[in-house]
Formats: sequence, structure tokens, C-alpha cells
Amino acid sequence: MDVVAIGESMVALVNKPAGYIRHADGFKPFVAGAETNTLIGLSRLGHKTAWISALGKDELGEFILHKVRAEQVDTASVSTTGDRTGVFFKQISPDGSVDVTYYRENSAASRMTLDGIDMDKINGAKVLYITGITLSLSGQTKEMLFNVVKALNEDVKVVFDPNIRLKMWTEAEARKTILEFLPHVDYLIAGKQEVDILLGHQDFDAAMDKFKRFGCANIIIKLGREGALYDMEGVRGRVENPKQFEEIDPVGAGDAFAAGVVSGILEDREPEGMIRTACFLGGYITQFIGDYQGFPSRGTIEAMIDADEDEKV
Ligand code: KDG
Repeated sequence: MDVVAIGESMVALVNKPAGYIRHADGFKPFVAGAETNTLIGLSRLGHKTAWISALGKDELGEFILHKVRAEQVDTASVSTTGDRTGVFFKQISPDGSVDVTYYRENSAASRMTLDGIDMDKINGAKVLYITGITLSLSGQTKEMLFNVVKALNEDVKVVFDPNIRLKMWTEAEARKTILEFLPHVDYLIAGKQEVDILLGHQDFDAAMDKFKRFGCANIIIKLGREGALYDMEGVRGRVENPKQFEEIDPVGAGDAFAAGVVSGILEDREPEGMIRTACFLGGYITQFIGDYQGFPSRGTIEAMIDADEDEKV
């Protein structure tokens, strides 16, 4: 296995027509979950991926399993339990902003413990991909994730996106838990607002020094339309976005970016090329409704590169 991810996926209900939910005629269901978004992207790029999670023994859980399996992600270690599958409503407002309303409390995934986690599968992988969402689901999942990283073989690289969701916990809770988690992380991928929440400033050079002092060797800071900064393998640099895309649905951009980073780690790419591809993928996906639907296949990316040699994606 190349990559294993642990995390919750839910059914996202998106109103039709787009606009305020109060005027909806109907809702379209999508699979949504930061970790499955990244795994699906990696799978489309040709990597072997596996997902560890828990779903309700219900039709929503079946819906998620069918969609994730169809993307060639191994779901053999996803358990189904007597608790329910999480759901949320996603409204893309006329001004382009996205608002989510979660119904995920006490979901099957929020009750995951180390007992239900397939450590052999994780320890047989090259990368473990995890996000701060799992740290925020419940006390149980927080404890589970700390236990998982403590039981990890040294050669499994941990890639971590804080993915701070302020509807899940307060800034203070997120800061305390994530900073405590950082010594277990090999690659940190943080957004600029997350740097602010974690360290109280946006001086990115100082932030990278600080994160390294917390014990995390490789840092990537996403700057949105301005590209990204990195400090990897002791080399610090900045990458501009290779292309600007017209944004329709920004959700999933960070997960696509993470897929670019993990793919680069698996292929042993040099940092600059890896981050450039990650920036490209993060922008590209925002042209499509749905978290991962627009994620390109390897063939599509190569065709785009061939079509525009200068972009060096
Ligand atoms: O990154 C996209 C996720 O935010 C979305 O799919 C839902 O996983 C989700 C969450 O917990 O917010």
C-alpha cells in the first residue's frame, strides 16, 4: 500500500438550485470527507490507497462506500457500526461563499478507537495521511489518533493537514491539540489562517522555524492564489501558482493540494516541482462542484502539461 488515511466521510447535501437553502427545490448528495478527497485524488494519480474509518450500518454509509470503492480506494478496513453516518448541508451562496451545517455528532466515525484501527495496514504503507478534523471529532478520536502515531513504524511518513474547522472546536482547543500533535508529524501542510490560529501571527519564516522546533521536519504553507511556501529537506522556497482558475466551489482545494504533496513524496520528487503540482491541483479542482469530482487523472495532467510546456506543472 502507498497511502493509508484515517478520517470521517459524510454525505454532503448540496441545494439545487444554487443559492440560499431556503429557496431549494432539492438536494444532491455528494461524498465529502477531507481524507477520502485526498485518497481519491491519489488513486486517480495511480497510487495504491486505503481508507480506515467507521460508517453507520445504513444507506448513507452504503452510498459513501460505493462511491469511494468506485475510485479504487481500498475500503476493507472501514467498519460499519450501530451508530449513524454523518451528514451535512452545504450551501454555496450567491456571493460564492460556502456555508456548512453539520449533523455529525455521535456519528460512527466520531466513536473510532485504536481497537478498530488496522495498524498492520498502516505500518505496511509508505505514508499515513491524517488531518486535524479527526482530532476535533471527539475525545475518543483524538486519543485514537495520538495512539496511532505512537504505534507507527519509523519508516511510515506522517503527512498532516490541520484542516481547522471552527464549527468543530475553538481556536484555543485547536491550537493546544495540534501543537501537541506536531512532534509526530513529518510533513505539515497548513493554510495561512491556520498558521495564524496556531502561532498568533503570519510571519511565515518565523512560523517555519517554530514548527521545526516543535519537531516537524518539513513544512508547507499554502497562500491560496499566491502559491505556497515550503521548507523541505532543509531547503526553503516559494512557488507561484502555475495557473489561476475560475473558482466555482473552493471546498476540496486543500485536499487536492495534499494529494499533490503526498504523490510527490511517493515519487521522491524534488520540493519545488512537488509543490508546483500541488498548487496546480488545488486550483484546478475549484472549477467543479463537489469536493473531488473534478480531480484530474494522471493522463489529464500530462495532457495539460504537454499542451503548455511553459507551465512546468
Ligand atoms: O476539505 C473538505 C472537507 O471539509 C469536507 O469534505 C467535509 O471533511 C469534511 C469536514 O469535516 O468538514
